[in-house]
Amino acid sequence: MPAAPVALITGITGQDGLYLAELLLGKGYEVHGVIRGQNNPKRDLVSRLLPDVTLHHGDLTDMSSLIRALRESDPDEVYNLGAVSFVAYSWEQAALTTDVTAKGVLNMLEALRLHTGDDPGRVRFYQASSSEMFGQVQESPQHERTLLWPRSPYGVAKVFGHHMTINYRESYGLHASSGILFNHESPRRGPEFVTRKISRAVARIHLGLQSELVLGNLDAERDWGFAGDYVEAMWLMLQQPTGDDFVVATGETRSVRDFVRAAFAHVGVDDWQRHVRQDERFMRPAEVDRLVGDASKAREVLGWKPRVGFDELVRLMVEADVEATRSGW
Ligand code: NDP
Ligand code: GDR
Repeated sequence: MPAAPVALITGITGQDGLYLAELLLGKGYEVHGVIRGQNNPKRDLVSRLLPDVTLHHGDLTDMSSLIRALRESDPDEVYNLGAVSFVAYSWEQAALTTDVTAKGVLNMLEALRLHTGDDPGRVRFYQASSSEMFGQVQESPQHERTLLWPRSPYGVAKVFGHHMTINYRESYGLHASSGILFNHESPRRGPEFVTRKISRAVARIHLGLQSELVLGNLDAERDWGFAGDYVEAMWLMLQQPTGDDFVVATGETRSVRDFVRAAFAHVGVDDWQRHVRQDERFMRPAEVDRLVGDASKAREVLGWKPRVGFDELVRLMVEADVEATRSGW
């Protein structure tokens, strides 16, 4: 019997890391994850949800820890999902964002190049690129060749990581792919991101525990999909004969206002405006107004398409938060 393929995931404690690890375990992979910090509070969550995953201490800003994680796990595939990923926060800590989200990619690529030596293609690499790279969009929908004009320190950092991944593919023959993923959400989404902030608040308002939801720009439009669908695209990219870049998106865009309206409607509240207030605090120094992706290449080459649509996504997030709030989780 052939040995199980081995995957190493950075960012395993995040939304995508958890879904990807579940997907790979289900496919018979041996899964390893890089976990940062001393006594990381999310270690228990990973161990509870994914007892079969082996964790290695490491940090994207510390290249020797990445080399060690590679040596210890000896993976066939590396998924680089670790990042400072909250756009709003990236203005407050632009240098840290650059160290982790930009230079961290170089550290990982360089660690991989040293690890693979004479046979650079033997380990396949996935970089978590982002629609945030499009920023001030010049054409719609956005595809793999759309001009990049990032509007946040996070977006700038992701552009660096994206181009560095392409550069390592072209310079050293690494099997490196960059997934340009549009926003994807789930009940595991961090509560700082707008969809989860909304679904949690709607659940609490529905249960009488909160009266108000305070937001920033309600006009921003995003192409929102379900994280469980998107990690499948990551895996599919690494099953191709060569590395490449792919947009992963639903092709539909909705405003933050649409999300709020749909979430309240799900708990039977039509006059949602009564509960929502806007505050400057949540406005960004530079906004990305409207994103919508053209995933035809992913559809044609990878055979990928999203399964969960917008209404279903809102439903499953609100229901999960109502349930979690009720049970005091
Ligand atoms: P999360 O914010 O949920 O997870 C981020 C992960 O990065 C966490 O596991 C975090 O670990 C880890 N991390 C942070 N700093 C470091 C560091 N210095 N060294 C190693 N790991 C670190 O993000 P998502 O799961 O939503 O996203 C996964 C990736 O995809 C990210 O790179 C994100 O930028 C990108 N992306 C996400 C999209 C989305 O809509 N979700 C869309 C496009 C791209 P810890 O728990 O220790 O903080
Ligand atoms: P985004 O996601 O910046 O697109 O980055 P986020 O959910 O934070 O914001 C989406 C839009 O909602 C507007 N908004 C608010 N956002 C937050 N967080 N809180 C609010 O109160 C609020 N009010 C309005 C924002 O201005 C924005 O326009 C996510 C991250 O996962 C990135 O890591 C990833 O790369 C991109 O998606 C694609």
